Amino acid sequence: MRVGLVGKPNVGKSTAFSSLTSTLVEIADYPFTTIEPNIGIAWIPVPEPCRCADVPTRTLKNTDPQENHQGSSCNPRTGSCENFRRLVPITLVDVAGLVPGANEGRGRGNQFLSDLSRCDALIQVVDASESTDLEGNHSESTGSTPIEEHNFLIEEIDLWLTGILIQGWSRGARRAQSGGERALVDLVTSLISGLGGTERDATIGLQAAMEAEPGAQPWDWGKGTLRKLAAEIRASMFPIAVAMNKADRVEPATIRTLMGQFERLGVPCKPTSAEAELTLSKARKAGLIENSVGDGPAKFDINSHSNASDTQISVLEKIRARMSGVDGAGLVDLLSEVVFSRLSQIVVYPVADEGRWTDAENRTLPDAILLPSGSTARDLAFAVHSDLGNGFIRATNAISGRSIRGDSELSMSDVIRIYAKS
Ligand SMILES: Nc1nc2c(ncn2[C@@H]2O[C@H](COP(=O)(O)OP(=O)(O)O)[C@@H](O)[C@H]2O)c(=O)[nH]1
Ligand SMILES: [Mg+2]
Repeated sequence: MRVGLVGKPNVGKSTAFSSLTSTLVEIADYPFTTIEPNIGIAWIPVPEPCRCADVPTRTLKNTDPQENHQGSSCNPRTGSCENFRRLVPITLVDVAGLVPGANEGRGRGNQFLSDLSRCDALIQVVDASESTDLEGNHSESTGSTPIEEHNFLIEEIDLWLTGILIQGWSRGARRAQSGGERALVDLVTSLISGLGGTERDATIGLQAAMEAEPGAQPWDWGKGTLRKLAAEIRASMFPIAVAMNKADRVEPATIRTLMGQFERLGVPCKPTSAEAELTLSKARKAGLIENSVGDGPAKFDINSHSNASDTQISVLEKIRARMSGVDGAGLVDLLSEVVFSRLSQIVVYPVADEGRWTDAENRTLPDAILLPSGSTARDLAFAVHSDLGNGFIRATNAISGRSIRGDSELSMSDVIRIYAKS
């Protein structure tokens, strides 16, 4: 699962990346701080309580729940689990800043587009304070609005995809003529597969294009129809959510107005303050505050045993005061919404021992695997290891104790034992 942070320069992409991955990247107040794409891991909580809340009691004797795990009794091989909040990893890409004309290679346009093509979804970071123009230069008077930023991003991606489709379209479509719709789907799939597009994206796009120009032969489709085809493919390939960033610099009422504009477009949107969250993540590392992953920028406790200076405490209290007026703020929440709602992912726990929910090394629920909803027991086997997928015989749902077949669909929080030929 790979999510790209995109947007014009200077909106806070690198700050958001840094806060989400706790990896220090260069942050500076000028365009193009991010020279190469920064790739990192962000941890997000699974929306349902970890299954370790229901571990069969006879297993509990064998585990040693540590106090600081607040009840959680699993032993994650990666990530962690506290208070039954299990964290799963998401690959995050801090994509090169986008400037107008990127589709023609302007700015770091080509870099932008190639970074983009490997992403499953995008979070567009926009500047709620409207303090910079589309190129990312400071300008209080001609600053772009979040909706302008969004339309411009969509347009650049659509123009880029249209360009790719136009190249050789009429010849390709003519050649596909005798093969009917099937051949047309294959043609479009071949054109977009290098960008990560699938047959499903191609089919969705073609459906819309045919409705746009009913009766016309595909090889005669004009630029408008190909643009429509591109737009539908883009929407299918890159679901987009918006981080209404720099919310700390804007009145809450203004934020609500701006959010409403995205709601009307059907684009998921949350207010964020990447800068506040980055400050909090540093304060947490320094032991000044306590909070949990996903708590957002207004929810933290100042650690009374730390030796925080008065200045530090006043900075932290300022963040709290500013952000508590902004409902539902938080980068992790937004990322979580993208992964679990927009991309409909589920989490499944594979185990080797169906009675004790452990692996061969006696670790309880060691793995939490992200899969697209609708995935089957066999899909899980392949996600764990190709040998397990190829040798798949059957599986057991360790919660019900029932045997299930390879094509059985899995549900959120299932615990599954796979039997395979070795
Ligand atoms: N006030 C405020 N400033 C921010 C926020 N996020 C980023 N910034 C500032 O905006 C500038 C550009 O941030 P950066 O992350 O480098 O932007 P990028 O070009 O999109 O990667 C820096 O000065 C940041 O400190 C935020 O949430 N609030
Ligand atoms: Mg940057």
